Amino acid sequence: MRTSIPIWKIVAVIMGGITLSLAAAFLAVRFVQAPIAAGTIDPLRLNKTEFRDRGLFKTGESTYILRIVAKEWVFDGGQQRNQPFEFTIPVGATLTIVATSMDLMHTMHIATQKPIPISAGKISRSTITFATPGTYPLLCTSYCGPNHAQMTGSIIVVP
Ligand SMILES: [Cu+2]
Repeated sequence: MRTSIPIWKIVAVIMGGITLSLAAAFLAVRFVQAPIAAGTIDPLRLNKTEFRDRGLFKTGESTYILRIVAKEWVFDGGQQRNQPFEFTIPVGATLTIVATSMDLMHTMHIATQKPIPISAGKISRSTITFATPGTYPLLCTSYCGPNHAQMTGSIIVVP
């Protein structure tokens, strides 16, 4: 004797399927949108973007941009090879650090400031106002390989 499937079971399966499809579509849209809002970049074509010009740029009365590329094992702010990563700004100035990575995940941690995560494919933007003169050391706090400890530098804030 053949057993027949009750109609309520068929309806339940169809309704469940529709619900799951809608949920999947909703999640897909959210996942697609998220990285665009965060600022993305192709790490293999940085020389065709703003990151071609690395270094410290004065953008206003007391505003500066420091554009850098983190890579194994240096914060590249346009400094010469074997020169320290060192930039000087006047006290009270607002510094916007714009950063991306060419390879792994790095983190720029400037003394007393919130760490800045820097990863390939993303643009990090962080604004800091230095209210006190002094030398602010910085280092990479994401372990990124054998010469990780070389990823250091400083921001010098002068009166
Ligand atoms: Cu690093």
